[in-house]
Amino acid sequence: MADPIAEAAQKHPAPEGLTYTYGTAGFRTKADVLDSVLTRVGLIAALRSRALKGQWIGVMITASHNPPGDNGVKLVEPLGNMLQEEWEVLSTTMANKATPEDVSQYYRDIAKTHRIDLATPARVVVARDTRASGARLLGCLVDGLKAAGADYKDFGFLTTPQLHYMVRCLNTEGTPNAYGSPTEKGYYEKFGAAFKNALKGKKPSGGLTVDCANGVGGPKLTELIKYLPSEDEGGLKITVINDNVIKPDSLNVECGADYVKTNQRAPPSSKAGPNDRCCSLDGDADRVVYYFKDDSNVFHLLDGDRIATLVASFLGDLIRQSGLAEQITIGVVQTAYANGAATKYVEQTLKLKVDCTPTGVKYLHHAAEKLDIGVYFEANGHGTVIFSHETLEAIARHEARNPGQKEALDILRATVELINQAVGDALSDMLLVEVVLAHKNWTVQNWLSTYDDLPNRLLKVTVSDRNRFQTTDAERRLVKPEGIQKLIDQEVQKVRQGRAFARASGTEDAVRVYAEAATRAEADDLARRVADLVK
Ligand code: 16G
Ligand code: ZN
Repeated sequence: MADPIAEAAQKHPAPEGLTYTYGTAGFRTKADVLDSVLTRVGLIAALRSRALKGQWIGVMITASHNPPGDNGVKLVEPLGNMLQEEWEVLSTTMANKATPEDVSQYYRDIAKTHRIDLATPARVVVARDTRASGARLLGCLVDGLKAAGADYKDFGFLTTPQLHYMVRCLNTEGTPNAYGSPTEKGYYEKFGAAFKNALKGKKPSGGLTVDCANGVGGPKLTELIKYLPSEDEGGLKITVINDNVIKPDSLNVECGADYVKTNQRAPPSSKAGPNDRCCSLDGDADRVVYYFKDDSNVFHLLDGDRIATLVASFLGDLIRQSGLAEQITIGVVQTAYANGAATKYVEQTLKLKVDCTPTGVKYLHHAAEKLDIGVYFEANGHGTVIFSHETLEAIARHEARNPGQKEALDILRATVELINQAVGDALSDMLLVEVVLAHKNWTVQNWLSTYDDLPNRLLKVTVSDRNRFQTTDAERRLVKPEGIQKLIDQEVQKVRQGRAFARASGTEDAVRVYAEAATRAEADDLARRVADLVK
């Protein structure tokens, strides 16, 4: 009897000698060794959907900020969250099955152990970024989906957050929690309207230059702009740069959020003048960082930490001004990479609670879900704000007692709409920052002056086996190899305001070392010494 699962696996055989891992950002590696993985992800997506009684599951084909020759794939849960951990493990095992028969057997094993009725409908929604390999990999994925008998919707090119949005919309359609219309137009209309309402007549000052990393964010931003208030209507002047998706080899090259954050430099193609507000998206538009050059041509980065502090302070004001402070508290979630000055600012100036989690969006998201309002951002620009169900209800129910409260409440409600609750979204985050700056009447200089970052240094250390490095306390301390942490502590003691940690990368075969201290020289020195210890 024909076995469609084995046949699909046969069509896209796994290369010998490679091991795949579903990591913090799904499977990600050189695009030319991913065919078999995509087919198997198709099978897993169908199973996951069936396990959830036919809810829509998302599959995004992207390698985010990686070079053009890479690609990757990740799965999205029904409300737009990252894949459940247990299913990451199943995905990894499936990707590493050697023969078509093994794949088919494992497919049935999963169904059996998870009590999945294979007659349940499976629904999967798919999109990809603009990489040249995307079309081929989509074909491999579809072979898997068809073999598993899944219904699928292909949205073509989308940003990663747009795909998360579609998944959430499809699963909430027709319910009281409906998130929006599951179309691209629906996405632009929702966020465009929320932006206009959240501005509430305040005109953003100056313009904004947006570097789109030559990725999918370029054409999508150009489309979104059509739904935003025009300059004449009191809107924002947006200049789009690095939006060339015709030449896929230019993706993330000398541009994009990762380039700017890592090199602490504006993309060379930027023509922005002194004190002009600029931001950069990454290749799939789920990360954003801001920056500008001052009058002396010195570059200043306003990274995820800055976005978190800006947004937390704005939301704190709105909650207070609308009379909700007694019912709703705000917390900020960071990782160990957050600058010590940012943490101190949140705790001491904004007087908000800070949680620290391991690196990776899913950890931050999970911690933020436990808060009334959880503002979470990684320093690299991944992040968003999430509101608990009770908080959303309290905001919806609340009655303003005076015009001041009403004004704040209107802005708060529109701001909630403006934030992509499904996942961190560079385009929505960017509009949010613009709203906050407009209401505060702040320039980039004002924003920068809220606190001074401690000088810091990030180093990548190549080691023989990164798995030897095991951490605790949200990756801030090493438990293995034994004895190293004590030596790191001794080095930290030698500098003023020192802090340092080492952790195995989840995306590259290396250990990352972070150090900060009172001065540039001390931070550099500390980073070098810690790197020597882990080598
Ligand atoms: C992944 C994570 C990102 C994290 C980065 C760290 C997601 C969607 N992406 O790209 O949040 O900052 O890994 O990389 O979770 P590293 O482990 O190599 O330092
Ligand atoms: Zn990304």
